Amino acid sequence: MDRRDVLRWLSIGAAAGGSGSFSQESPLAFAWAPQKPVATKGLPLLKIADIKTILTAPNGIRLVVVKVVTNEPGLYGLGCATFTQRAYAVETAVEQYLKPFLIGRNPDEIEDIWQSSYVSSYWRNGPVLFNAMSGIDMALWDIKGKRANMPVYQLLGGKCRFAADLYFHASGRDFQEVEENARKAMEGGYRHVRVQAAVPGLASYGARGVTGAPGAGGAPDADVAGPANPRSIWESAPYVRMLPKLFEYLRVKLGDEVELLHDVHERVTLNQAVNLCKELEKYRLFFLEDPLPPEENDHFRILRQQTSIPLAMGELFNTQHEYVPLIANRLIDFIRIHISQVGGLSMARKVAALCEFFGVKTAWHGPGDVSPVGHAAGLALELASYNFGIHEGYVFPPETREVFQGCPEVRNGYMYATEAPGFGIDVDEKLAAKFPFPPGRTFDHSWGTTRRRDGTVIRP
Ligand code: GCO
Ligand code: MG
Repeated sequence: MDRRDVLRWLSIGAAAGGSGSFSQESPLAFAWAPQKPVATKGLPLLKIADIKTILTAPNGIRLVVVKVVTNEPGLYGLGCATFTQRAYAVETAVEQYLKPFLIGRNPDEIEDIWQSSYVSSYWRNGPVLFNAMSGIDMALWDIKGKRANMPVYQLLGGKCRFAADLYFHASGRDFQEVEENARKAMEGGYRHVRVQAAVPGLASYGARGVTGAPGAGGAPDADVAGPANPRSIWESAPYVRMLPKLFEYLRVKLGDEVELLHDVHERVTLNQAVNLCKELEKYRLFFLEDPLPPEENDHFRILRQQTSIPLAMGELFNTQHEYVPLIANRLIDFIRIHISQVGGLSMARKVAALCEFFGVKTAWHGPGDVSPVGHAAGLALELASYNFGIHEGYVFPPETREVFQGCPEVRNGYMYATEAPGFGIDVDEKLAAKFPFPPGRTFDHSWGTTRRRDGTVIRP
């Protein structure tokens, strides 16, 4: 701006405001750092009046939702803080620690609330504390969207696609059952299907087989299982032999067009992972998920050199120390972090941006133990991220849809935003209370009890 412009603007300001000072009405307020943020001009200063945790299990899955209430009547936000295996610990972290820390704060200051909450425990990172922070963070974005009268994807840059492509979960006790379920998905319009088959006699992940299989929903009577008393048995060798046969079968039966995905769920050795990837290459997977556990992140360097199969990784990650090296060294193709585990939307949008520069796509973790609020938050980011890869599809059952009004709609294998302000989703708290956590069990016994034949516990 030159001197003549300044003088012209000053005189406009004087005419409009009746004084020559840099009033908020003056265009100079835009040009030269105004005392008050112009963006919130006219909006009352908000305060966080209350923070609540809502624990509900409309379909038997323990969900943790955080509600941040402001001092403006009726204005609140919702966030997903679900860590289904340790839900009560998250509730304590929210109620006992973050709530007293944040009451009275201005909910507009999302980034500062994140940064100050992060160091507020001195020791930081990790599940529980990050789940609690994630719930609050998402709720603040929801509030900001409602305040701006815009869906959150608008605040993130606006849509770069009309909806998010989803993958459907098809599993089965045998190959035929997997095929039947995959066909149903394809007939319903899905272009992407994750396929999981039980390994006969073993507690396989992702397919209902032997009772007690983690992830198969089994409720084992194996609480007292130990190394000398293994009950829920897993061996990786039979699985590694079975998997290429499953893909051979499915490609013959389903053809080439459908995109197929698979979750290894970490239960193999490095050598098995390398061999598996090489054998599966010819079936052109969309991605192979979690071939190795997070403890073995460095193995990805070896795996990456030996296979062209697209690798997806990360639902178990908590902190930047775990995922940044994999992204920056281009060792994976899809980032799978759980948004309600890593610090919420504020962190996830940074991860998405980082990934864009390293050719990594997003495939946020989205099973049933991400609440509909968490799915809606992931979707907001996906609609606005150039490097979106895929949304993990979960079909919200009717009870869940009643508790959470405004769940994102799924049509023809795509998930659509509701277009309402914020995440566009609400929770019926009275109804949520009618679905308490499953009685008699404070946690899911099916994790940490699956063992090898010799009794060694497996990860996970
Ligand atoms: C996935 C996951 C889930 C997890 C579950 C743990 O890719 O969807 O692996 O099925 O096992 O979220 O609680
Ligand atoms: Mg997984």
